Amino acid sequence: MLNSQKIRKDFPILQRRIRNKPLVYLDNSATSQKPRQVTEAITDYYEKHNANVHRGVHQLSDEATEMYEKAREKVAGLIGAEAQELIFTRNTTEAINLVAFSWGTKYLKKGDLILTTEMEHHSNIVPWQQLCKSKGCSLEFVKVGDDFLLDKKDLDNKLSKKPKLVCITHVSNVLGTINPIKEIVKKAHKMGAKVLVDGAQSVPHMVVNVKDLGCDFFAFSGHKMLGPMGIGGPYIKRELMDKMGPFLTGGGMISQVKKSGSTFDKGVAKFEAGTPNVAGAVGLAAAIDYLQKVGMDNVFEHERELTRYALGFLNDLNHLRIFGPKNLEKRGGVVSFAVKRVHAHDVAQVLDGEGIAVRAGHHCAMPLHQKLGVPATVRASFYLYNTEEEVDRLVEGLEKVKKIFSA
Ligand code: 7TS
Repeated sequence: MLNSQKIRKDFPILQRRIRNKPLVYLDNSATSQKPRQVTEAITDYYEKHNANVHRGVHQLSDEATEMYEKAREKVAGLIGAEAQELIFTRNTTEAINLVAFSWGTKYLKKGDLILTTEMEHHSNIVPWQQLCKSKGCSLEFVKVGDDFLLDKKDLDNKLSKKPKLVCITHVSNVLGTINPIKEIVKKAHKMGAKVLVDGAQSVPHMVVNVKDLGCDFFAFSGHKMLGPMGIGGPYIKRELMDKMGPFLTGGGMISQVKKSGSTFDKGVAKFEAGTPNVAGAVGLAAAIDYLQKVGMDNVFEHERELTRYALGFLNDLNHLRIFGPKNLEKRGGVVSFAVKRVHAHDVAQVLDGEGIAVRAGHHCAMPLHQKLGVPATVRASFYLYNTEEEVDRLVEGLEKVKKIFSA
């Protein structure tokens, strides 16, 4: 078990008061807060080691390069990958776009099918829609069942159409549903499809091993896992990466440039054009040190207990409609709900008045909300520093919503 009270001391922002009340930060699926250890690592980098990487022959450039590449090893290690299988991008969105562009435009052709699901974040829908438009491919959505799980029958049916690519989230950012990726990858591979997993909501919260999952591409963001904004990446199986074309082009990714044309670097360098976010990588490495010290299993367990605790109260509030699997084993630390006859934004505003930060809206998952039949939901999402007392504050806030709106 982890000690969230002790952990909280590392997060200066959690001492803030909002509207004269102690902040309750429950918007972790959007972005996490950062411990001092991360901001100090970034400051240390800029104050003592800053230089551009891979270019200089001077001491600082060597130090910066080493820190950047050490960070790559650490980040790759967290998800069970080799350093040379991990490309740094700004975030999950850019990681998915990289795969769509570098792999998709090269390997997909007119008439090919891409599968995604109804529970995806727009980042795992829109790049595929754009690719389909340019290549003449089609995109189909695997259904979400009434139990808020992926509809297995529908998945099997759609897999039997032999898609070239399956793009699926590991954990839903709205429902909290944990998808059985390993099983899906096995089935998809049998049908000849490659699999891209959107790990934005899994890596921060649980043990992930891409080799065990067996997926071909895996995308995630550092800012949702205690790291700074602007760093993340895709894991790409090495044999696929070697055959992919470049994504962004320019400096840092070439082998030779002549007036008549250019050749490109090999490996991850081919996909990292321009000056990279070295400080971001260093900060993310510090975030991973922090999480590993606590233990990813402990993080997961803590969030599950908070979810169990929260649902124990929220299920009893009859003005709420809760979305997400009933079986706790199948969900992560996200609770989304609608308040009957009250718009999600009004709910969030009342909660904000109580110092409680939640997200309201469609959470960049409009097709899912269309499926759920509501324009918007309110979402509370937990992390390692949240406490049962904070859940109590949320429940009190929701009782206040009921009073104000006679919901
Ligand atoms: N995929 C999933 C499942 C996500 O939850 C998010 C961000 C992304 C992709 C995109 O991540 P980014 O770092 O590239 O922006 N989700 C949310 C959210 O739920 N609220 O704000 C951002």
